[in-house]
Amino acid sequence: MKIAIVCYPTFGGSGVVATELGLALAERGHEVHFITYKQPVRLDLLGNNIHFHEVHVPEYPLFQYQPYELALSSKLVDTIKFYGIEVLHVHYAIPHAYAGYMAKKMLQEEGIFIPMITTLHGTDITLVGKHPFYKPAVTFSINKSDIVTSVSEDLKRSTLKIFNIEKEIEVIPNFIDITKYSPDYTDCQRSLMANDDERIVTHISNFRNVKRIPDVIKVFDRIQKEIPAKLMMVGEGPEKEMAEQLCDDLGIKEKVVFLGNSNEIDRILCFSDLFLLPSKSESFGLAALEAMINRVPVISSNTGGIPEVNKDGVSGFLADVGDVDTMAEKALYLLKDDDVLENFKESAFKVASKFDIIHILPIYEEVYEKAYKYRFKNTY
Ligand code: GMT
Repeated sequence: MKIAIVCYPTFGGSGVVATELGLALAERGHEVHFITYKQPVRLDLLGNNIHFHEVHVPEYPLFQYQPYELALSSKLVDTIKFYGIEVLHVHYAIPHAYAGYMAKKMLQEEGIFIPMITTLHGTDITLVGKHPFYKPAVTFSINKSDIVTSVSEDLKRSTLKIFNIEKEIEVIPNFIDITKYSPDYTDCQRSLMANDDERIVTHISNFRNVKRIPDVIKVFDRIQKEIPAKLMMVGEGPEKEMAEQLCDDLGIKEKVVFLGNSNEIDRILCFSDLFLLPSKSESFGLAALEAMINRVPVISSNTGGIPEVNKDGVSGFLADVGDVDTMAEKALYLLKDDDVLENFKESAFKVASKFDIIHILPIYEEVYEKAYKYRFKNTY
């Protein structure tokens, strides 16, 4: 099929899911067109079946805010017509579903039907989307999508609770490509980061308030008081400076490495012993899944969709949001004993394997087929 994917091109979350999905679809022979304002970070392979169309928003002094939705919907119309796109898949409702619907209506005027699938990722619902300034537009664009999917059962429940949704929401969990992770890979240069006797604890995020960065540092502070350890903080975001300051205040800054955004997540996870994800809310927790497939157990909060990914006592442990004492206690239980840690590493990998793309890709393909058949119905 010819599939257009709209997403954010940034590190982490929905952009990574959209990019990995597009790459996998292209490998299966579909023609995939990414449409966004910058080349997605994980899209380093522009092959025969993969196209990237950049959305330009010309600056005009009259506009205090440049109209991205307008430029995106025009770009969608042009690309869909030019390449004969059959299905439009938008990731993250704001503003993608809104722009997608406008494109759909413009194309309808020319007698072209384009089915739109909207995948809800989390903050587009739980954080940003529910704000009264956006809520009517988000509700409208979800209800006008031909098919709506969400990345976890919890996100589906939240969406139905927060918005007045008339559409069925299909849950399609996020995924990883297991073939990309070899258990024999040992060349991750652990020695550059820590001494042999030190455990390596890792956190990866966009350093936003929702990630509860101070909890990551407080848990690590308790860990390093009892065993030799290092903390790898990967990512960039508004709370990074505060985090650096907190490490300084606690006198642990020599034990914490801030690595910034990285395209080498797997290498970092390869030498990690434990992953921390104490978020206030998390629709799925893709970062936890990426840790687990790299055989890194996870200590996380038990909020949102995380319990659907991190299994308590199997792939790691869960605790209430903000309960840093329990998180630290469970972390030490894992890190203090080689055998316990080894068992959890293997179990984390096994749990993560259930999210292999091999199980998820056919579900998306079915959804596309179903949406494409809607051209025989009047869905407007
Ligand atoms: O985690 C973030 O803040 C980024 C955000 C995004 O949309 O890019 O992530 C959301 O989507 C991810 C992919 O589906 C989920 O794994 C994250 O749990 C979700 N984040 C939140 O719900 C806070």
